[in-house]
Amino acid sequence: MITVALSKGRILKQTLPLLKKIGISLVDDPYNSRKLIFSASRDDIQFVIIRATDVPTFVQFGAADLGVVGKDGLMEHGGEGLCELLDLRISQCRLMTAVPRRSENVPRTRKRLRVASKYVRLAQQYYQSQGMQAEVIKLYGAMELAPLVGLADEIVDLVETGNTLRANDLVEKDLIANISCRLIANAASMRTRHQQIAQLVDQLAEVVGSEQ
Ligand code: PRT
Ligand code: MG
Repeated sequence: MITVALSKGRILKQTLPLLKKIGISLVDDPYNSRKLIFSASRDDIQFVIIRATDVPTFVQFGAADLGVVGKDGLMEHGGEGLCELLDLRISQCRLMTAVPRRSENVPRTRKRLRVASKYVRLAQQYYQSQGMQAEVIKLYGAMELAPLVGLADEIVDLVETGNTLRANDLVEKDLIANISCRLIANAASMRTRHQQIAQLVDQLAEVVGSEQ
């Protein structure tokens, strides 16, 4: 049996159709169930459906053999004990810095920038790589609010259409990374369940490729 950790929310909505294309469906409807473990149409595979941010952790510790998670979540986790197997090319967006429109063309003069983000590690790494000092304030949501109420000078967050930034009078500044969903594996499972995993990766690679 292999266990696959899926991220609930928007990633799940786009992952289920991919799985369906390779003949795998969940027995119960994950949108109308309080279950956390789901059986599938194939009896050698089961799914756990958890928060996106928890997927790398479940896979790292072998609680799941495989996982589907955004590159953002994977990078923020650090990737220890994980193998990145496939770009699923779904849930695409960009990890950006963003600032209030009024400071769009103002140089960053503050010695120590204040940055609000859910991605503390990535934000710290980014500003450091640019030779800037930043104090990163961890928020769990509504990042866009932080510069509006004086909590931060800028934010690091995901941008897809740009509507959320626009609605809050913020503008994109620097691109940190292009993001899409990745299939990841526990490093030990790659050895012990190699054949099963390789077969699944091949099947998924085929449907992902055919969609481009
Ligand atoms: O809420 P919870 O902690 O459970 O998890 P989550 O919010 O991380 O889950 P969810 O379902 O929102 O999925 C998050 C994953 O989807 C991310 O890790 C990305 O890999 C991927 N993804 C793709 C996105 C977006 N696009 C996206 N646009 N995740 C979030 N957003 C948000 C963004 O944070 C911002 O608030 O959408 C807003 C911006 O969208 P636009 O279109 O207005 O620019
Ligand atoms: Mg969310």
